[in-house]
Amino acid sequence: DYQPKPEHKFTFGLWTVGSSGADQFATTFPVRGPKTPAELVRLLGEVGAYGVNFHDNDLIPLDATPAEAEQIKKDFRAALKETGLVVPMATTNLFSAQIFKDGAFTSNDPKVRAYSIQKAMRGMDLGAEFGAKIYVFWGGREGTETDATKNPLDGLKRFREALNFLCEYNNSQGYGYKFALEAKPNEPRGDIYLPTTGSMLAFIETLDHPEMVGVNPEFAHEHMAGLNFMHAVAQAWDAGKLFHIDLNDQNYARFDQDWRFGQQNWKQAFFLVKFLEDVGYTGSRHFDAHAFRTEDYEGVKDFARGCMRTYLIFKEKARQFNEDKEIQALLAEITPASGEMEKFEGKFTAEKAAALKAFSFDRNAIAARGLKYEKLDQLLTDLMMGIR
Ligand code: GLT
Ligand code: MN
Ligand code: MN
Ligand code: MN
Repeated sequence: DYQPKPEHKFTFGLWTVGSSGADQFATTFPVRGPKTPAELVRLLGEVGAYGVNFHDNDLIPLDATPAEAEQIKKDFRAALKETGLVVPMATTNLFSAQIFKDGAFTSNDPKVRAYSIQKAMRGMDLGAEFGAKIYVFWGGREGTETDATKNPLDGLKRFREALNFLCEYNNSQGYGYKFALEAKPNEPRGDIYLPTTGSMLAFIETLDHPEMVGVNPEFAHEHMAGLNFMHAVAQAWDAGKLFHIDLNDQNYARFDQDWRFGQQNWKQAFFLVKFLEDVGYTGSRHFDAHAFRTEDYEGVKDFARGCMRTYLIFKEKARQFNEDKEIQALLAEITPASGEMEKFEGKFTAEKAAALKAFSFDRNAIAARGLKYEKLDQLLTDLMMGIR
């Protein structure tokens, strides 16, 4: 019936359903009036989401007084209680305010760098108040327009130092956060450091507490870089680093579109859902997307319901794929058992290497075998199109 349930772990950010519909060409002409965090929680409750995530300033505006902050938190908490929504993830806005015009942790200005770490610590405090266990770092402005201004080695060093500091802060407070680093190749900066999930995975191993840090791959961001999102997610999973995921959609090589999940690239979305379900990923399915500028708040609900519904449709299709006799028979055929190659497989031994070097392969006979990938892929197409 494709109805979202809490066990599906569908979450949205306050900034996603709360998007005003403004864009680069209409920054001062929002099409949707603001809603309070508490109102957005109720909207998410109505459409059946499991959780809500926030940046520090999605919840508490940058210039709120302490009294205003208390009131907002009280209302937000009441809405969470009323709807049963949870807050699995929190993050810091280190990209909107003017002070971040040259980055945050990697800015050339030491005051900006220190302010950014202060803001992240306060953001962690806020997230912890609402029970968040994942803390995302998206370095939106950590980069350059011209490399005349900054050496990327300094950028990496500063980013590493900031994360090491915040890992220790996490420990010192006993928050138990897992950090999730989110890559994006560009926009708003000309180039953003650590542009892909793969870059992030390598960088994590250079930190003082690599076990505390994983990734938050975003569908749209890997596609902006022209990459296969599911492959990036698989690598993160393989490394034990898939702590969170940002689901949305994006045409390749365009600006950051943040569309409804599954809106455009059905097949990539299908393989992604199939991957997450097959491996048994238990984290949030977070939709980092927003409704078209054409929509009012009814349209925002259509958007949010659509993200979850499409996920569940693909989940069902993945189940059908796994149970389809013809498809599974083909898969078995194209991945033959090891047979006489078994003796060459696995760990290196000198005898194995010598035997393999001496073995005679019939290269042409092996190459002559058709693999039936066309047939398999068309079966998948039929299945996805609902005629199977
Ligand atoms: C912003 C960005 C997203 C990040 C969010 C977390 S903020 O909307 O476009 O990709 O995930 O900072
Ligand atoms: Mn995005
Ligand atoms: Mn975005
Ligand atoms: Mn994102």
